[in-house]
Amino acid sequence: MLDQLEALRQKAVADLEASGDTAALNAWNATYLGRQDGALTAILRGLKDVPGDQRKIVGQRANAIKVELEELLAARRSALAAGELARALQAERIDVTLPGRAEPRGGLHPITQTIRDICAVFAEMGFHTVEGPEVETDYYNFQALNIPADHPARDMQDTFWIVPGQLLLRTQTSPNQIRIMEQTRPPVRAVVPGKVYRNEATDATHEAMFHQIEGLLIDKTTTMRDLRGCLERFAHAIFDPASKVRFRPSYFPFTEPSAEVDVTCIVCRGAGCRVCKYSGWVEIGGSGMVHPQVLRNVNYDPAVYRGFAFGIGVERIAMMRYGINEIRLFSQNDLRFLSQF
Ligand code: 2NM
Repeated sequence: MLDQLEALRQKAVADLEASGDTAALNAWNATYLGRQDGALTAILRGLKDVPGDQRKIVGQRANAIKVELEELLAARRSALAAGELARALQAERIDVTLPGRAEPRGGLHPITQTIRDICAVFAEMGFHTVEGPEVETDYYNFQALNIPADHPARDMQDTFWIVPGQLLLRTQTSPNQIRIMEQTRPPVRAVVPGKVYRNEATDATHEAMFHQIEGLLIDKTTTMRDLRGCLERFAHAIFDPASKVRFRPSYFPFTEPSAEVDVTCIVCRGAGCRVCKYSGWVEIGGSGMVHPQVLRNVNYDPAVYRGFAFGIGVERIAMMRYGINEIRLFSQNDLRFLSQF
């Protein structure tokens, strides 16, 4: 009887070790310790048929094995649970010592950077930065600026009309300066950056959309020397403290007198190179004293007020600053180009 008990115990211990999950443990419990058909339960139940002298010994041993198996089962259950937990933790393991993944950071477009830099220089001289609509009326884009009906700038070829003769994509940012003068009394100091549109053929230095910054200063004693001083300050800050500014007589319907503005070439510093076509000078825009008719159009008295205005091409300046020889790169959105700035 005792031998039978020992054999049962050994088999139970071996079976328990082989039970790898909760279902197997439950089955094992039913097989050995189950109240109905458990093998050990059966032996305990059969004790009454065991001869009196052996009954006590067998009974004690059977009870001891029962307690032992119950303890072993409990230990096995918690070992399995701990193993499952450990596996779960292992599966969710992350290495917190790894360096973080950097978010790719955006940057400002080189044209935006150039516009902000230029506006900052003029801000130091007291100019506000103002923006306005890209869709304009014929009045603000042409008439108010003293551009007569037969002026070449009105040519259907150069203007993107939205409603022919009435609504258009602005060909310059000056319409906004008319709006500023309409809304404020002198003195006025403002720069207007933004997109302008010309219906022209595209090549390495021309695009149908480009950016301008126009400047306007209206006061009582303003002269062309003030204009020149502001443009020199701008050239020294944006290009080179040794830059020189040159005026060439020109014509614009909205200024009188008018002048083209050249700066010394920053590539060769005036010595002559391919960029400046061996002249030492590069044209950056136009300028002049605001035409008396433009002043009258906004109800400023030309006998009291005078001022200067200028228009600068932003792409050309960005191309000179960064050494770019193809204007179309600015609008192609190629990250290989844009991420260099
Ligand atoms: C230029 C050249 C010269 C200009 C004139 C005005 C205004 F509104 F005052 F009449 N704004 N901008 C101007 C003058 C623009 O761009 C080549």
